[in-house]
Amino acid sequence: MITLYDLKTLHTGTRRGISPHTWKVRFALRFKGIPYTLRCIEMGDIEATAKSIGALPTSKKADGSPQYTIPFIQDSKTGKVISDSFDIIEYLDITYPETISMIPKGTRLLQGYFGQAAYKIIATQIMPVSASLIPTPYHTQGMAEWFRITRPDFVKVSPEQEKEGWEKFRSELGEVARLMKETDVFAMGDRVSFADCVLFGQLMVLKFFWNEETTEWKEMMNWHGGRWGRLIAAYYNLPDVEVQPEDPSS
Ligand SMILES: N[C@@H](CCC(=O)N[C@@H](CS)C(=O)NCC(=O)O)C(=O)O
Repeated sequence: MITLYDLKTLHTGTRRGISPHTWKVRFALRFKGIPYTLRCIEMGDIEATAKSIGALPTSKKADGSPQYTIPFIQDSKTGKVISDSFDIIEYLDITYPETISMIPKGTRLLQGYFGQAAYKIIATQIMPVSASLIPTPYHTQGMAEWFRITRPDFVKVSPEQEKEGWEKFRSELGEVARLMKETDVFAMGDRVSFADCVLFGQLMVLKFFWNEETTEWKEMMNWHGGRWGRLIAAYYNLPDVEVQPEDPSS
């Protein structure tokens, strides 16, 4: 069984977890039909937990010390521990070759570079808007405290800035939609790939703040001819592979 690590929130059931990078892996696991359990930890416990199971850092902090990040996985079948969403998904492709490959042969650079570019170009537009809502009733005290100490620059945005953030986010997603065929659900047309994991992750992280009942989420699902709604539906139309914990608050 695969254990996938994410951050703890006060959402339970299928709304557990929050990291856009972990959502990429959850998307891949569902399309691959590989069961997993999600283990949610506090932001302040990432480094200690990673070290305790042998998960490697994914980059360096400004002071040169190692940066440990969510997600990482532990695969009890192989004993392997892998960090970084791209490396995890590539590991799953290689280790479970009978499942659908998310990084089709010959597209490694295109997929990886799309992931990095999409994060920089699209996600950054909506981040100030969602970040300004922190803390929400669904943040643990630990995560709210972490944001207060490490991200003091997250200030409330004005209604005008909020409107502008949404507009920029919509228009950058529109740039992607413009390069896809009208009826395509996936970035590569009729076959799913890592690029879809990335787009899905960026949308699903917003579900933490704006869920199905909110106007924001409903509008997003209808943008660009309903393309993003169809991507989310493609995920939900597949059988769930997440094994729920016995303790729903874990
Ligand atoms: N390149 C990494 C990035 C992961 C990442 O930035 N994760 C964030 C959570 S969304 C994190 O763990 N941040 C820890 C920190 O900033 O201390 C991946 O794709 O997995």
